Amino acid sequence: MHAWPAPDVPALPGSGLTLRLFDTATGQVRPTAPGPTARMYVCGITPYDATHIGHAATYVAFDLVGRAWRDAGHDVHYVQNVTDIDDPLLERAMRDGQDWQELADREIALFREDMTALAVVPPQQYVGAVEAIPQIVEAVQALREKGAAYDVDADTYFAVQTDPRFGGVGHLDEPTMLRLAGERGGDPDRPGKKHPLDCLLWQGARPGEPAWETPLGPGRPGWHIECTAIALEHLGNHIDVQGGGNDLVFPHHEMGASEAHVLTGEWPFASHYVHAGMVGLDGEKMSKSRGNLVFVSALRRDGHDPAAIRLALLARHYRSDWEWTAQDLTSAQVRLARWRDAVALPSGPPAEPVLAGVRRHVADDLDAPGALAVVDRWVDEALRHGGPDEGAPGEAARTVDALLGVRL
Ligand code: 5CA
Ligand code: ZN
Repeated sequence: MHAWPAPDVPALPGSGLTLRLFDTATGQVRPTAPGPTARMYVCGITPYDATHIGHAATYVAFDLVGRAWRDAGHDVHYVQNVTDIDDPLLERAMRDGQDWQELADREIALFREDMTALAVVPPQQYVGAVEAIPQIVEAVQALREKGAAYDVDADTYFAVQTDPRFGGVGHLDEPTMLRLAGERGGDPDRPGKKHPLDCLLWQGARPGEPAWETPLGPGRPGWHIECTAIALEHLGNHIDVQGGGNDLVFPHHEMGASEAHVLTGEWPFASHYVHAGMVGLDGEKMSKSRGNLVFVSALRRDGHDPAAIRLALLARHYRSDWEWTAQDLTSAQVRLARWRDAVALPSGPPAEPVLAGVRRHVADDLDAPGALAVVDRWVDEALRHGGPDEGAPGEAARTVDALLGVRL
């Protein structure tokens, strides 16, 4: 399916630094080391509700990754999925008495608008689970040939014990894995499985639910294999970054890493497993199932400048869990207005330290708050004392636009 329009990204003088990122699998901040083309897969939405501030924070964080790589001279091959068939989508459609496809189409359209407004650079491939069914079926068949898939009734499971590296992304103990699998779409208590953590690859057709006729029999894809198959198809056997929120560490990225390992023999599938913190509201993780949501589209409808929304997200470090409050947006609006006043001046203090400082902070595990502080210092100086450099306001504005995605 199509993604959304790309924002203009100004070119900057010189070249960005090597991007360092925290990798969940090794527990360390390590340099990324992409080739000429950096490869990134970020898990996309399940389109049963509108984009909330938590989703937006996660996609803005990975947008910084792409911008930093491009600034350092790499091409970026970015792929994102849409889980356009899964239990939560069907459940919501059923609850509201609407067609699941219409629901998905509507929410995907809204997501595109939100991403466009937030100046998120789109992926080159934006792939729905439904359109990836042929690749998913192929991957399940290949797992079966390798002895890593088996049937329970009409359903097909991945046998986690066929991967000696299983557990190597999250390094969680088994009770924790069992608990998280139960909470996040798994079925650890289902009888007949070889191991309670084995996950669904293919779900046989159920009455009243959509199903596709395939060589695996009528049914629909399991969740984790969806991302594994899409990533392998479009990005190859090894990628630089697999990303998403930290609610995806287990089971989603763990299962994906193991499936890919069995399929390709390569470990790790991603050099960096990168996870954004959870954004909460009123003491709880913001989530569609809890319904405690602040929607990007609603903020936009209320007249809030998307650049201010983006600045509010950048004010928090991507790895921390944090709580959204109205104050986040108010502070960002004040900051945005000051930045715009400063870059509208006819001259200002030299802007080279802004470019160097923003580059340094972003390259250091996406320290966006540090980058904002660098810009704040230049803006304070410009507004208080002005400065002699006629090119500086433009250079500062281009730095903020290219690296932080905020148009001044
Ligand atoms: N379709 C799957 C991934 S394949 C999924 O998790 N969809 S989602 O709509 O639930 O979430 C979309 C993305 O936003 C995921 O990367 C998820 O980790 C992230 N996310 C979900 N809730 C939050 C939150 N409260 N804060 C930050 N990121 C979140
Ligand atoms: Zn995914």
